[in-house]
Amino acid sequence: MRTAIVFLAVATLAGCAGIQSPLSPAGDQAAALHSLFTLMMIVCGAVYLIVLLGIVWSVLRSGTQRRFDSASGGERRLDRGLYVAASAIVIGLTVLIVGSFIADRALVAAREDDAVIVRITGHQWWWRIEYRDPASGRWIETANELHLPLARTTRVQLASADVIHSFWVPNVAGKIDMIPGRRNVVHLTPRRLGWFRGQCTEFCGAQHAHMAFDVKVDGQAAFDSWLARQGSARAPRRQSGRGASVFVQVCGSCHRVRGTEARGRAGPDLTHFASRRSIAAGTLPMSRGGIQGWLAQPQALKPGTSMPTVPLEPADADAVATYLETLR
Ligand code: HEC
Ligand SMILES: [Cu+2]
Repeated sequence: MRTAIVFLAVATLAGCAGIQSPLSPAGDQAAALHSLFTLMMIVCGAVYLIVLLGIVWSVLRSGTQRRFDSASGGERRLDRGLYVAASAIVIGLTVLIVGSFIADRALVAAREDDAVIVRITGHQWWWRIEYRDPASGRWIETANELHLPLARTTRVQLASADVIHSFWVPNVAGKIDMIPGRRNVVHLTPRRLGWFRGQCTEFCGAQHAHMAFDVKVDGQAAFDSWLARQGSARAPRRQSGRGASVFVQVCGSCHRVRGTEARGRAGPDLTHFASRRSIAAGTLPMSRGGIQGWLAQPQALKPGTSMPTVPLEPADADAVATYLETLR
């Protein structure tokens, strides 16, 4: 019996920790929502308990109780019960309203003056991510991996290129929809270093579940050097091998590698593709095998994706995979 209870507790509570959980807050916005959630659990749990006790009490009492012989005495007791119940409801709801107000204030309290500015566009089924370079003001494009500096606010502007998506990094902040033709904004102020996972949370088509992204929270210096690297283009003289030329010819109409002739915009920017942790919005881990698998069978791994299966000679496929690995 004891083992069964321990097993059940471990099986259910294990979902509370981890890299994709609002119950393990690692940012200011998630912490505010977590406090509100805890408050709701306590208030609603108390109400639930009181109701249960009331039922048990009345069931136990009904056997021994004589019928109300004096009508006025019974009514008075009933009145008292109603009065207690009504006060409990008013007090409980007031506590929840105040708690919700405080949590809402915390969500809009983020400091914007030195915020990192990011634009994220949802596509079926991947994320276009653009950082505004603080020095030059131009936009630095990447995809499917979000980096955030620790203890600083990032202001994320959300848009959609097709249908409604929803942006959620549960450990750091609440979710918010990405609606075509609208600009929603969410603030992320992370307080813990490390990797987290974000996920689209609005059903957006067959591969909705394969629309995830990795999130890395770094110290300021590490973040700055990551961003500087993402902003750099490839050196043209190093783009001369067979893989590079096949890539430009066959893939360059949809993918961009800055510094080369590949200038397509239909798919993710691949300038620093190999620096990412996963492939195709969290579908495969980044590895030689993952890259080859994706090139050979995108439609089998992510049926319906806008990336077509491109027929390549084995030697060419190999050369392109090697080329992609150099895009760090
Ligand atoms: C018709 C446009 C198109 C062509 C042609 C195309 N791709 Fe793609 N590619 C896409 C789209 C769209 C995605 C995003 C798919 C998804 O995640 O659902 C993608 C995703 C990828 C990814 C994963 C990117 C990431 O951020 O994880 C790689 C790598 C890739 N393509 C490589 C190639 C290579 C190499 C070729 C040429 C052999 C090629 N693609 C040809 C449209 C295209
Ligand atoms: Cu989506």
